[in-house]
Amino acid sequence: MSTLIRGGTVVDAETSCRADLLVVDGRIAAIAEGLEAPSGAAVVDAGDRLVIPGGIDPHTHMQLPFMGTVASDDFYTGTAAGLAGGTTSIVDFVIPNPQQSLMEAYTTWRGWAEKAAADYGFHVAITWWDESVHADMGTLAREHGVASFKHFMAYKNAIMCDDEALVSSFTRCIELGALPTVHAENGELVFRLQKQLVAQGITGPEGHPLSRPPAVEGEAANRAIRIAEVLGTPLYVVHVSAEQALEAIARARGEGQRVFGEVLAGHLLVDDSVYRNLDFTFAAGHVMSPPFRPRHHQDALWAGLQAGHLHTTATDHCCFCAPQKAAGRDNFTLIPNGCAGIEDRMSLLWHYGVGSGRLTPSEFVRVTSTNAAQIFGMYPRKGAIRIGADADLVLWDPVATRTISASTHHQNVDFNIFEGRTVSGVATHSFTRGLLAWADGDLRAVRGHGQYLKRATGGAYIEASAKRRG
Ligand code: DUC
Ligand code: ZN
Ligand code: ZN
Repeated sequence: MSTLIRGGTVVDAETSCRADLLVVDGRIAAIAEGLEAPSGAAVVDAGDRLVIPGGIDPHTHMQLPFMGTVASDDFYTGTAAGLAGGTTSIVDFVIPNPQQSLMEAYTTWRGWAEKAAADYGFHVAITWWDESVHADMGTLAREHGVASFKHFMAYKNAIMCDDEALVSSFTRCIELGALPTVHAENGELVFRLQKQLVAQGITGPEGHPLSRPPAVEGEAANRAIRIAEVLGTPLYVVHVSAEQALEAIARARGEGQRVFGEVLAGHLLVDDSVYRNLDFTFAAGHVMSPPFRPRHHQDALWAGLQAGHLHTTATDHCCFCAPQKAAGRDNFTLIPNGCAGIEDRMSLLWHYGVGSGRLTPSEFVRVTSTNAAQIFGMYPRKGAIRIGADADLVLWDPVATRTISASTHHQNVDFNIFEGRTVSGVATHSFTRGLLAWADGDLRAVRGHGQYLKRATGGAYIEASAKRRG
């Protein structure tokens, strides 16, 4: 099956140029001006649009069992919504319960993900430690293409990874050529602050950011970075939301340490005033961790993205509907943590990033796609427009506008933290391995089309770190 995408401007991480693209059997087969359509090929006219690599969201939680409930977007609805917004791959998380075998959890998540409409990989979380975890990390990295492991430094008495497990796991990552990642919040402090606030009678959503102040994130980010420094591993810090965490990353990078940072569209754009809104449903709809921050953190995060201290943009897509959030009506610590975003990240980054002059179109491609592919062992199959790469392609209208709303989005959730924002920059067509899954408002996502992404360990920067260790 082949498709000719005719007449667009191809934008990748380096440059942009006019070119037609021929897609054959799900891969890019030719890139040149004036290509002829082979007989039987579908022809899509790109017109004045850009042709960009499909977005990669390196941080999602589809149908995650969490805080007594299950995230409402499953692997089908969530990836379909992603396609409607120009995101064609995700890296989700396998999160074993403490004492649960990693392999068992991985098998469970692989089963859940079979319905995905777009390609997916998995980071696997280290929530406890013993010899079986050590062994399973080896099996996952060597046989199943799990090239990154996640460590929650928060969520005490649940999935929190203590320093002992963190050190053991980072050490194992070095042996395997895998990349450790951290959710950086000091879980002991969060636990204590939550108890104090509830005891003082602060039980509403306004307590959520008070229990997780920026210093809690800064401390954990710095601790993880210094542990990584001592052991000699690269490190990826997920959802950097606070200036203090960003400063820790920038400082370490300035000292020659290889630390990558991820920022969420939500943390770039939403501030903490949402938690003081007296409408519980509205305030609880914004409860995620780390929380949204006072506005000056947003300026710092944008600057961090421009300066190259933050490398990827993600969403932490983890949806809960109002009845699920209501579990915490009398106690904010019980509000399921998580917000949606997979459908809107690309438009938001274009509108507020490229539209404001903070990012060039190629920088947009880097932070929405290419950098994630490179850091997480998927490049150049993903994140690139080159012959042989997967035809995960998006036709991008840089001037079309749309207004974001829960009433029109495709995400399976009744709330949108970007409600009412009108953004310029719209995915008009999304191809996933050559399949046209989104065309001018028509969602044609195919349940089960998505394939598991085996990712490569031991990439160039892992090798470079090994050299530095000597
Ligand atoms: N934060 C969230 O808000 N939800 C899921 C997990 C996480 O770390
Ligand atoms: Zn997290
Ligand atoms: Zn997350």
